[in-house]
Amino acid sequence: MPRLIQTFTSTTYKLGSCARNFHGNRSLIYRPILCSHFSLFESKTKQLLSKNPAFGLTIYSSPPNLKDSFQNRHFSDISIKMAGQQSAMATTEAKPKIKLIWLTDSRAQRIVWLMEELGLEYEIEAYKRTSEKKAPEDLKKYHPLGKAPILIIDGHTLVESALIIEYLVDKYGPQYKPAESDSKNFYQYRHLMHYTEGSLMPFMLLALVTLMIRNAPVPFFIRPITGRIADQLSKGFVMPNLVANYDFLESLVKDQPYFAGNELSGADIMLAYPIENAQERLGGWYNKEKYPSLYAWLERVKERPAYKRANDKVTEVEANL
Ligand SMILES: N[C@@H](CCC(=O)N[C@@H](CS)C(=O)NCC(=O)O)C(=O)O
Repeated sequence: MPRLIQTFTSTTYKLGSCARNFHGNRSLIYRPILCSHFSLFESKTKQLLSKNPAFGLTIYSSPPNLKDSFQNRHFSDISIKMAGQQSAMATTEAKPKIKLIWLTDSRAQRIVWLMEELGLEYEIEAYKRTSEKKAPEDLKKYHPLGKAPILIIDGHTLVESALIIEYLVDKYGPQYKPAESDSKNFYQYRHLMHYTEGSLMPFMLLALVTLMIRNAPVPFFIRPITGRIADQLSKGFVMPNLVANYDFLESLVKDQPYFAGNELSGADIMLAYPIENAQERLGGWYNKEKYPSLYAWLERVKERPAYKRANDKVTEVEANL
């Protein structure tokens, strides 16, 4: 099995994280190679790889001499490609064949953005929502629930955007997740990956349901009743929970640029969908004065080249639907 070699530039972490990640992910992750640690890193890497020749090696920092040092002095059997800050796949393994089942105005946008961040090649099979805003029945040929996104990769059919993101990050872009040794951010990342769909999105959906009840096409004499039900649901349950959730999110990016630390992670990609939706659809109470950090965060991510490329990509896809 060929070894996976990636190099990135970065400036954090210590050699201590090596062994843990090595055993956990079947790949050795080391960030960075501080020059002072370099010889220790070299010997430890040699030792680990000689015991486990099938394991991969991921390097998150690249002093200029790294490539020569590794390739010529120690690992002449493997090729090391240098990559910049952006993740570019540098691997001796075959490129994965990826198809994304994509639906208009959906969470599938998360996956397009991540794949652009990762520099992956992929095909989009696009579907338009029906007049009732549902996914067309065709999606059920890929999964019985027929929801987007669905990712078909390496013979797997993956559903649930958090799982898809975790799969892609683990396999092609571990720099989009804090290192395990950085336990505060690592567990924040994992928490938010579950939290977004498990805790936040149900309230977004309930807000939509409340609106549907309020606007239900019922006879005029029933309307006061449906209006009252919608009001009670909204004031008593949905709104207080939405406000608490967005207050919580605001507090997370008050003093740091991204949700799980100083770097963009999969958690930011998960949260972009409800945060953009809040700005566009939740109405007056969600505004820049109340949520300045969330507004600033969204501006920040929108400036990322991969985010822009993902938007251009779906604009093109939508134009051909
Ligand atoms: N928790 C799932 C939610 C999937 C989901 O509900 N997707 C929506 C699009 S955002 C969908 O397919 N809706 C169409 C429908 O329900 O008919 C995930 O994160 O992937």
